[in-house]
Amino acid sequence: MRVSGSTPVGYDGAMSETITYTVSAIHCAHCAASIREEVTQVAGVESVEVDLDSKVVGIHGSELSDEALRAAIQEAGYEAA
Ligand SMILES: [Cu+2]
Repeated sequence: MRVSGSTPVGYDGAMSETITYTVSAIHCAHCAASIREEVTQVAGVESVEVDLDSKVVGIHGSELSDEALRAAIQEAGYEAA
């Protein structure tokens, strides 16, 4: 039997992805809110989670731009590691 074309196995949800950054300067809910506010405005971002304990910012969305996300975090006044 001949198979024409191919479909990657286990490939679902197309372009949905999650990127995480460690932002060591996060210390309170206000920091988290500022970052969330800026990052939500970046194209493709669906949700932003900020963990105050681990200082990790998790960004979920599609076709995310690492450059744009870092710029947004910087815009909020923080440095993404
Ligand atoms: Cu703060």
